[in-house]
Amino acid sequence: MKRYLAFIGFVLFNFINGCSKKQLPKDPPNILFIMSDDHAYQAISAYDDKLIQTPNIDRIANEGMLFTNACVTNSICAPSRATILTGKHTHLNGKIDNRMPFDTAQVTFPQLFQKAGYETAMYGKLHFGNNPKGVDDFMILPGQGNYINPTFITPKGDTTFTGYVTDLITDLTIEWLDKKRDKSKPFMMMYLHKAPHRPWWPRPDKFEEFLDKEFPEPETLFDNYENRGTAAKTAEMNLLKHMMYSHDSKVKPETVDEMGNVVPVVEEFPNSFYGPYGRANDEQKALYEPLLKRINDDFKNNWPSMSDKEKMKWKYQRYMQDYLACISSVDDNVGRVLNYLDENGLAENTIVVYTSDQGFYLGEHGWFDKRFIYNESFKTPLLIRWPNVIDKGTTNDEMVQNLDFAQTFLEAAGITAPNDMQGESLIPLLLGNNSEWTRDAVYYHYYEYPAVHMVKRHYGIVTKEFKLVHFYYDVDEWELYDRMNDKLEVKNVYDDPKYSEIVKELKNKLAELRIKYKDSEELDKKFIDLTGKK
Ligand code: SGN
Ligand code: CA
Repeated sequence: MKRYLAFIGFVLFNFINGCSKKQLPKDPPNILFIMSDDHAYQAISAYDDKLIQTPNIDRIANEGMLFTNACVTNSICAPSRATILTGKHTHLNGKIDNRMPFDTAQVTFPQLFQKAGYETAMYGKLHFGNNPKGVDDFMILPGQGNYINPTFITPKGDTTFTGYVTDLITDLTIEWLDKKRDKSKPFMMMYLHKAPHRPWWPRPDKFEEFLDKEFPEPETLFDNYENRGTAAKTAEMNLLKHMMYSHDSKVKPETVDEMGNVVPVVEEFPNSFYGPYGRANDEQKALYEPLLKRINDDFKNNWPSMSDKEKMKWKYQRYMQDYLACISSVDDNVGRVLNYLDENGLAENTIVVYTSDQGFYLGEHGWFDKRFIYNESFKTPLLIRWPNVIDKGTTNDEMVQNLDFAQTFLEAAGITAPNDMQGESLIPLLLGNNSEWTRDAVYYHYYEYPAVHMVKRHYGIVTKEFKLVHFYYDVDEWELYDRMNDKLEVKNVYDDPKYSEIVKELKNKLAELRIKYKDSEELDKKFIDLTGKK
C-alpha cells in the first residue's frame, strides 16, 4: 500500500510539475540587446538606489528578471564584447585584451541569426578595429568613439552627426526599428552605448543638473589595501593619485596656467581636456562654458587649502556628478526605446536585455576603472524582460556570465548553437526552472598588463561563497575571499589555516575549470609572449 501511494504521489507530482512548466512561445522572438560601456550595477536603482534613480532601466527588471550575480569572464571592453559575440572565453576567441586583433573568421552569434532569417543590426560602440559580421546594417563608432558630434562607420562610409552620442545612437536605433528594417522578419538589434565611459562627459542639461548634487561615499573610499596582495597596492586607478584634474575632473588647463604649479597631473595629459570639448561647436561650447567655469571657480578657491583627504572627496563628488549624469541620459534613452516598442506593438514578442560590458568602481577601494576580479568590476548588471516567459519582478542569484548570452539568444530563437560555444543557455532560469541549472562556479581570466591602470594578470574561480585568485606574470600570489563574511572584499584569507581545506578544494575545481574551458599554462605563456611587453 505504501509503495502504491508513493507511486501515485510520484505521478501526481510529475503531472502538476509538467502542467506548471512554462513553454517558449512558438513565434521566434525579436531581440533587443542593450549594452552600455562601464555601467556599474551600483548605479542602477533596481540594484541599489543610493546614487541614482534609473526608472527606465528598472522597468526591464520590474517587468522581467534581475540577475544579482551576473559577471564577466574578463573585465574589459573589447574582450567582453568578443565573449558575447562568440560565446567563448577570451583565451579561445583570441581577444584577450583591448589591443589584440579580433579574428573575424570566427563565428559570431549575429551571423547565425542572419542565416536563420532574422533581420540583424548593430548600432553604437563595438571597439574592435574591424566591422561586425552577420549584420544587415551597422552604424558603429570608430574605437572608443566621441561623446560630442560623433562620427559613425557605416556600410556606406563614415558619417558625422551633430549632437550628444547617447541621444544619437538612440535616434538611429529607433529609426532602424521604425523605417530601415524588413518588417516581415524578426529582428536582432544590438543597441550599444558609449556612455558612461571615461571621461564621463554629460550632455549640458544633465551636466548642470548633477553639478548641484552630492553623493554618499562608499565605505572603502579610503582603502589602504591592507590584507591584500601586491596587485591591489600597485594598480593605478586611485582617485587621489591617478584620476586627472583636467581630463577627468574637468578643471580647465588654463586654470593651471593661472595657478602656476599648484595643480599636478595635468601636464601628463596636455590635450586630453579638449577631447569631447574640442569637438563641440560654438553653440554647444556656450552651454558648457558656464558649467566649466563653476567647476574652475570652486577648484581655484578651495584646492590650495585642501588636505589629501579633502581632495579625494572633491574628486569623488566630481566623478560621481559626471558619471551619473551620463547614466541619466542612458536611462532616458532606454525609456524612449521601450516606449517605441510599446507604441508599436513590439513589447510582447521582444526580449529586452540590459547589461554592461563589465562593472566599474565608483570609488570602492578608492578606485575608478575595472579589470579586477573583485566584485564591482567582475559583476555586471543584467536585466531581462520577455513577457509571457519571464515572471514579472523576479530576481535570480545564479552565477551567470556574459559567456552565456549567445547560447541564450540562440535557444530563444530556436537556432542550434555550435558545439564549441562555452556558455550555458539561461532559458531554464528565465522560465523559472532553476533546478535545471547546475553551474556552481565560474572562471575568470584578465590579461591586459602591463598597460594603463596596471592591473596585474590574474585568473580565478568564483562561487557564491568564495573567490580564489592567482595573480601571475611578475608575481606569483594567491588570494582567497570569503564572499559571505567579507562583502567588501578587504581581507585575503588565503593563508588563514581555517580556510586550508577550502583552498585545496577550490584549487582542484579551478584546475578542472581550466581544463573544461581549454585554458592552460601553455596558453598563458603564449599570450605573455604576444602581449607581455609594454
Ligand atoms: C582608455 C581610458 C582608460 C580605460 C581604457 C579601457 N583612458 O584608455 O581609463 O581603462 O580606455 O576602457 S582615457 O584617458 O582614454 O579615458 S575600455 O572600456 O575601452 O576597455
Ligand atoms: Ca567598458
